[in-house]
Amino acid sequence: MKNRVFIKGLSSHIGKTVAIAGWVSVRRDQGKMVFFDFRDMTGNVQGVVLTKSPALDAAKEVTVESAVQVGGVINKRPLKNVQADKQNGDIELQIESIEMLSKAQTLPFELGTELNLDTHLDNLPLTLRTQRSRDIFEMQSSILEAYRASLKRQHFTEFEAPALVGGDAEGGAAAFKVEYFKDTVAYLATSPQFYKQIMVGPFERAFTVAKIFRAEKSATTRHLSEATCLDFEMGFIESEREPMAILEKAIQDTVQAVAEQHADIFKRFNTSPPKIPGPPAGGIPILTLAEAHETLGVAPEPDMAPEHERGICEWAKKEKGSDFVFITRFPTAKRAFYTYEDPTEAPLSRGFDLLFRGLEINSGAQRIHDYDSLIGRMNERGLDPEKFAFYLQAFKYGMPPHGGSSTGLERFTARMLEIANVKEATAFPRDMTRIDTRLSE
Ligand code: AMO
Repeated sequence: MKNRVFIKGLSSHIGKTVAIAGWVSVRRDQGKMVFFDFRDMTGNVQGVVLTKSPALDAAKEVTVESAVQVGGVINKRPLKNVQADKQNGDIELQIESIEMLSKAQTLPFELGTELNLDTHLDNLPLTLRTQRSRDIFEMQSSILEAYRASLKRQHFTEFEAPALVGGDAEGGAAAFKVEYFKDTVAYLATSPQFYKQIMVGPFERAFTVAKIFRAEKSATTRHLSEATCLDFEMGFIESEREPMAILEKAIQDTVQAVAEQHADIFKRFNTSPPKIPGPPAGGIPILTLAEAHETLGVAPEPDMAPEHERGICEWAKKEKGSDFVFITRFPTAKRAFYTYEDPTEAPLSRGFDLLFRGLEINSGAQRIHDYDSLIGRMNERGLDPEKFAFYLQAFKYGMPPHGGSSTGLERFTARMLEIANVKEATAFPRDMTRIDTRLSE
């Protein structure tokens, strides 16, 4: 838009005539005067239509959430009206003209009031405009950027994984069927697992930000039908500790970046950037599954129950000053078929989970790299190696010991801001009961 000034920069235009464009967040009528709060992508400013303003008639039409272009003069506010803690709290736009770009109909509810989650999700084209939603997705965008940048600095090459695949990589995770291809049923990818392993061949270190699709049969606060995963894979490792170290660095870099960029968002969410102990405390604490159960004083189990994930996170926070904790050495039988088991450590595997503020946000492992061992494991699990022939090529031609992990972007975002339901940290969530609108039960 020609000659448009962004709201963030208005205070350098005091005494001058400017044009802004944006939405009407608030309308307040005071006698014949009208006050507006306008917002654009850079912030908020108050405007006023004085009783003698040529914009008085046009202002009558202006409803909340209308998109408008506004002309006027930037004035300093009298001292008694200054709101020091607010952006542009010391200035005001004295409105001379308002051009309606698109008039908003009456809203179904006042934007920013607390809604139940279904109402919020039913009205996303409107509710995504709230400060709270904009904060969440601003945070998510920064997480993505920082995570990517960290992996690039750690010599990883990004690639695009396919969403249409011939089978389920996770064996057990429910996959969505796609009926389109001649002679075969395809699926939506439950993980980019096979493709990131294949990419160790060309790049040694590869990562992808991929959509995963899981036909979860339960509706929980942590499961989506469609999620975004930050996956990486690296070659020439000695154990799972190397991918854990790469992940820890990526998490550290991400936390540092969002702490620097978004102090205001953490404040609005009544939380603070997560803590990771630095040296000499030794970074994110690492417990084996057995140690975790022992620490909690509960009987050994083959996996972590959700309440134990929460319990061990409380322990890590209290005893180690860490919002994150690694759990390692799960039974091989509980992990995906490609997970490596060192014969001296059987029946435990080299898989790990990363928990953050009470929730698993990442899973990873060292993988089986030997062709014959992988075939052996497939047979043990009743998987037909013939069906995996494409993937298995990577192992025929020199696959080094390798490993990697996958972080769920929505879960990471949700825990970063202590949001209870992962669906609120997904711009357009899909679950058993919803594709944009609610599906019939
Ligand atoms: P896993 O199945 O544990 O591991 O998935 C990795 C991470 O992805 C996120 N996630 C989900 N988030 C929301 N809704 C879901 N339905 C959902 N499913 C998974 C979680 C989880 O920690 N291939 C392995 C990873 C690896 O070994 O590299 C895998 O898919 O945050």
